[in-house]
Amino acid sequence: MSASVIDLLATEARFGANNYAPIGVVLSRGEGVWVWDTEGNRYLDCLSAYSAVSQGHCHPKILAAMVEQAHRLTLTSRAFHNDQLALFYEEIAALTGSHKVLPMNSGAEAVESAIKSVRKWGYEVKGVPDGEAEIIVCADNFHGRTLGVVGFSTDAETRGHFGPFAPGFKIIPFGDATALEQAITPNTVAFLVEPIQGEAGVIIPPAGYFTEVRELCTANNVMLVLDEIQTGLGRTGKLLAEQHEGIEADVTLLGKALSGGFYPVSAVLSNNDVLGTLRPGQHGSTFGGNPLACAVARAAMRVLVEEGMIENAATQGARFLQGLKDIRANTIREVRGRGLMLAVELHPEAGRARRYCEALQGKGILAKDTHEHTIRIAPPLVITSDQVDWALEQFATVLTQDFS
Ligand code: IF1
Repeated sequence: MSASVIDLLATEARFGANNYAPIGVVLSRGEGVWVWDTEGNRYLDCLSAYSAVSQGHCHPKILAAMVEQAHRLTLTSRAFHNDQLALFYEEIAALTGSHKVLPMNSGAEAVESAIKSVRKWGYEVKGVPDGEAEIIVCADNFHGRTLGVVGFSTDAETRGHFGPFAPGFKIIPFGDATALEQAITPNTVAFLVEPIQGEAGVIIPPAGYFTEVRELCTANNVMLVLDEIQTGLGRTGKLLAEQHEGIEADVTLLGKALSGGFYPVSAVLSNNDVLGTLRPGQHGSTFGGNPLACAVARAAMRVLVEEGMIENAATQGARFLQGLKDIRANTIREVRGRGLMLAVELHPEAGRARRYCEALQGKGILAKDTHEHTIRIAPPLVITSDQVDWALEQFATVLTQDFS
């Protein structure tokens, strides 16, 4: 490791809050599926910044849109109109079939904004007594790191010593429609859920689950809020993961790849009057809906569709999934995935997934572990068959090693 890299790491350790334990690589360049470290070593990125760089690193058309807009106008605040916001609204609404859009910045902000909106809808439209709105969420959820959101996390690491938390949330098991039915009360305003639980380790619900969920929410006038911040925008091989289930959410949350990794851009999308309850002065954000974010997001959505990335995610995801399933290794407990949202769960006795990620780094693959025993795999949606096949060779080599 060169002196300059050692200096960088020492400076990070000296000044930075110690809230991450990164894999030991210092990246300095990215292009498509590839990233390079400061020593010039090349890696295939199998994390895509947790599905924020789905369009590939430094996509030239998104970059060009960002630079062009940055030369003209970056931020006005919403105190004034700008010439990009309406175009962003029109294009994201057309792409997703939505009627109303609330532009925010981080994913967690979109989640918090959705919670505020469905509660407001509950009081002003559904008629829930003020202050008594209930929102149902799932165990092992991940919806962000803000205080309101971690308040309904079931993960000790995510919520420990951050209390006290806001009330009004009920927790049920993921994938169990009966549990949802039993949890709904007249004060339930929404069910907030990931179509596939990402952080939990790419947990895919039983077939038919979301059909039942959709029916239960409709029958009880409960808003179905799908957090597609990680699963959305082509990651699972369709534009939205809900399409695999043949249902439509009432509220859809997008983030991450909405900017192709160039800028924090998120959005709350509503297919009905949930967002219609917001009035001037009742919600907002300094950067939400700024012209630079809108220009970047418009380009990110455009290349996703025009360059066939969604279809490629389906094709290469199926190839990747089958290739992982074909690996004969007693370290593997289960292989899961939909599109290019994949995971390899190891047997506990195989050792910590982190060690396999470190071995993969030595083979030119960057991947990240989750919850001790699972390796998540999420390359950019531009990955080719040859790159999938090469990646599979590295996974096979590492997963057949015995780290005991
Ligand atoms: C970290 C996890 C993934 C998300 C879903 C909302 C958000 C996220 C389904 C919030 C964000 C990120 C957060 C990041 C790592 C990553 C992550 F490991 F934390 F859980 F992807 F699984 N809904 N996920 O996945 O979006 O506010 O971050 O823009 O906190 O380390 P954000």
